[in-house]
Amino acid sequence: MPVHNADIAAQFDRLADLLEIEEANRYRVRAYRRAAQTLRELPESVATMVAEGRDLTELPGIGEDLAGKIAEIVRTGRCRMLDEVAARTPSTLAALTSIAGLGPKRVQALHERLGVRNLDDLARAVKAGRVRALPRFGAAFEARLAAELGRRERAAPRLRISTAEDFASGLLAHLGALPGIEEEVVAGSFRRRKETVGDLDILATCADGPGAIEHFVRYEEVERVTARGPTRAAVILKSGVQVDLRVVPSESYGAALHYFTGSKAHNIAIRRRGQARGLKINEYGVFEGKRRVGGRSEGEVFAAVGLPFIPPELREDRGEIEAAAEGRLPDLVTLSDIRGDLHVHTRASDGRNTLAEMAEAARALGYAYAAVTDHSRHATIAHGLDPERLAAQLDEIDRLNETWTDFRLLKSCEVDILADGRLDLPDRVLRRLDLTVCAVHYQFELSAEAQTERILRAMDNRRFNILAHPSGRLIGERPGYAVDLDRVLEGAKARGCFVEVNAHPSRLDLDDVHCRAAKALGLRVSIGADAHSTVGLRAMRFGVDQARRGWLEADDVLNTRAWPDLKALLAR
Ligand code: DGT
Ligand code: CA
Ligand code: CA
Repeated sequence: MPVHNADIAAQFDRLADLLEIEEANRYRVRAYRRAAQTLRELPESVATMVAEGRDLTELPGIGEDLAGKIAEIVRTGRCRMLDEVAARTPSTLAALTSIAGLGPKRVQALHERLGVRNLDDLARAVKAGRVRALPRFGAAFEARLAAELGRRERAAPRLRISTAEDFASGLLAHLGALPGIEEEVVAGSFRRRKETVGDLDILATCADGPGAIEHFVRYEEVERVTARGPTRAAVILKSGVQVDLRVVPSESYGAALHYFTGSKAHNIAIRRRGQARGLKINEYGVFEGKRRVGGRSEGEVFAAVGLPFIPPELREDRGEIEAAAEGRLPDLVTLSDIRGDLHVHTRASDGRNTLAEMAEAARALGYAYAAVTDHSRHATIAHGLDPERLAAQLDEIDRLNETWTDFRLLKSCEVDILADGRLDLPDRVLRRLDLTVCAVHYQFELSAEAQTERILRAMDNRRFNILAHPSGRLIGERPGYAVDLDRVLEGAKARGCFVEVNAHPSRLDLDDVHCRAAKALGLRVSIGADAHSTVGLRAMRFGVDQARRGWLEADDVLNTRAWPDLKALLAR
């Protein structure tokens, strides 16, 4: 049974929760949480890394002990230590600590005083009004719990695209193992490369529909089959992920792929265009009366309505059909257009690898340059660099740069934007850098007006080049700070600054809509992996996907250029 990053992360989180309830050492608890986060954000399958014998201690927050536990879970599906801890403390209790306001102490009290062992118990106790009587709880807190429990019931969680990939690969491998299956592909929002997906929509071609369905529902990770017919099935995996499968004959492949890729709004617009030409378009093909006139490939579907192929990332009915009809579809940027990474951390701040290791990894990806952007001093928890440490790093970069002719480390820094809009390092230091990547990392609670002013004031500094992760959001964790992004983009353009598309799958910031807004202003973006380890460099492709969803072409992206051209653009 394939073990996913998200599964291991969930085990570590559970372990951390249980240890917390047991009031274990908080550094130990934090180590498991950090490892869980690393795994969740890793753009690669850690099971594959183990299979390839790679060194897991290169990952952020993973030491020998955790690497051993990961390998154990990959091999056996279980973690002995978690089993031991769970034997002492009911492991369903752990889920309770994820409720806002319920720390380990309160969970312990609920368990000891009211016998609450899980979410259902808690909901019952809240309903019965028994929670308010506990010391340090009270009626107001009980009401908050009731609201939180209600909200959880309603919100279906969406998966980050990187997590979805992790689940998709196992599913596709399982389907592909059945000899009768010719094609298997994930369609839906996954193929459109949305930042999060609600469920996975898998399309397969097979002459024997029922046989394919039978094979699919027997996948080891299926927990429950929620719908089943001769050519379709819907299941829920043990992880809670929902998966739809449709099986079609190969002459319908293109039509079905188009239909299930969506979006729904795009489909409706295409179908309407077909109707205007006397055609009926559905998931089985393109029909003129009863006669099939196309549908083996997606290209045939588009051709039937007089359009060129529209890349899936654009299919949101945001003008792509009109653009296609008028021959002005963008020539979207691709990963192979990227010449270097402009957001890379090393061990000097909160990264895992050395300067030399990050450089070699970037070079191995075929990059011509990578900008070293360790944090500046204000970011104390990230071991931000003061002028002296930064100066030492710049000297080391000079030395390293003498060792390559085909690659260059760019001198940079992820400079904190201070509360008053000043930059965290003096100009005399910033002057030595090839470029700066500036970011807001604290004081998120300012008003939109004040936050916008703060950023624009920072951009007034002529050393300011790129605004990193402009909204500050963390997908599925926290919304961005309040800010008028349109004004920020305009301000950047007016001052000769640029903005980043942070490619980390938990950020993807700018989002697709603001990528397009930047393009409309003629404002170019950089795509940066925000790599904190050599593996992290591979997140670049998620940023490229996001840029494609924002209609960006190679020319719109700074780091598709050779360094001399990029340098000329950066000059203010
Ligand atoms: P998600 O799962 O919420 O991230 O978003 P999607 O786009 O994957 O949506 P989903 O899974 O509900 O459906 C997959 C595709 O199937 C969708 O993108 C378009 C197509 N589809 C679903 N329902 C309809 C419909 O009522 N009409 C049309 N024309 N297409 C539909
Ligand atoms: Ca879907
Ligand atoms: Ca679906």
